[in-house]
Amino acid sequence: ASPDLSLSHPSPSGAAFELAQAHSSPEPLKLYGGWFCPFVQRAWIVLVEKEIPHQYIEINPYHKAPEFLALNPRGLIPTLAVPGRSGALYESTVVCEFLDEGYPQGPRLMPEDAYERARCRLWINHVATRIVPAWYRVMQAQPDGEQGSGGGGGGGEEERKKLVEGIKAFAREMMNNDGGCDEKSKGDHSSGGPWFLGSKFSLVDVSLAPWAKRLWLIDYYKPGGTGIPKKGGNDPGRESGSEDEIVWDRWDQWLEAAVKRDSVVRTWSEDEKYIGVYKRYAENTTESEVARATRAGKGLPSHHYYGA
Ligand code: GSH
Repeated sequence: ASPDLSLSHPSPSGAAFELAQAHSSPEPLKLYGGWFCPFVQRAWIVLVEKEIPHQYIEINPYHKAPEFLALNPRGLIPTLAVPGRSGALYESTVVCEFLDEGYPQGPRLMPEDAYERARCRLWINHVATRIVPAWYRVMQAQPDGEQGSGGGGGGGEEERKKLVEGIKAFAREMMNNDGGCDEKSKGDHSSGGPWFLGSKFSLVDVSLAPWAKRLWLIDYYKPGGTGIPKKGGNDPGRESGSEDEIVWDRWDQWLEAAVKRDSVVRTWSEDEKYIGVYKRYAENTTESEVARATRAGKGLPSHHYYGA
C-alpha cells in the first residue's frame, strides 16, 4: 500500500484550521482540498483574496474515494464544485483563473490589458514548468544521485542549479516590470511594490507563493539548501555591487512579501506539520503522483494548463 494513504495529520492546524472552520458550513461553491497541498493553497489564496463565500472540505486525495473520482477523474486536489454546474473544475491554474473571472466583485488578480494578461500567463507557465518541478527535484534528490531525474552529479547539484536559474529569471522579469512597462499598459499596474507586477498582487504571485512558503523545507532537509545565495553571506553568486546582487535583492523583496501576505498566512498550518509531510519527499519514498513523475525524470504530471 502507498505510504501516503495515512497522512500524518488529517486536517489543517494553526491559522488554516481557523479558516477551514470559518468555511465549514454548506455553501454551493465547494473547494475540496488538503491542508498540506501547495496546489490547493493556490486556489485557497484566491478565495481569501477575493473573499468569495465557499465551503472548504478537507479530503485525503490518496484515498481516491469513488465520490471524489466522480467529481474529478484525475483524482487530484484542488477540485472545485461550482454552483449550478454539473462538472467540477480542477487543475489549480484553471481553478484560480475561474475564481478570478467568475467572481469579479473582489479585487481582480489578472490585468485588464490583454497583452499584460498574456504575459502573466507566460510567467505562470514559467513557474509551473521551471520552478515547481525544480523544487520537487531538489527536495527528492539523494546524496548518491539515485533519483534519476537528469543524471546530475548526485546530491542535487544539477537540480539546485535549475531551481536557482528558474527563480533568477523570475526575479529579472520583475525588475523589467519595475522599470519599463509599456506606455499603453501603465494604467494597469504601477511599479513600486514587491509583487511580480509591482504594486498589484496577481495570479503570477499566487502561482509561486505556496512553493516560496515551502522553500525553508529544502533548507531543513537538504544539506546543500536551495542554492539561492543569501544576503550578507560571502556567496560568489551575490557579490556586493554586482548585478546579481540587485537581482537577488529583488527576489528577497518578493519572497518576504509573499510569505507574509495575509492570504498566504491564513492558508498555512503549523510549520512542524509540513516537516512531517515532506519527510517522505526528502527521502524520496513518497508515492504521490508528483513525486513519482519527478523520480521518473518527467518533472510533473502533464496536466498543467499553460504547461509545456
Ligand atoms: N496539476 C495539478 C494542479 O495544478 O492542481 C496537481 C495537483 C496535485 O498533484 N495535487 C496533489 C494530489 O491530489 C496533492 S498536493 N495528489 C494525489 C495523488 O498524487 O494521487
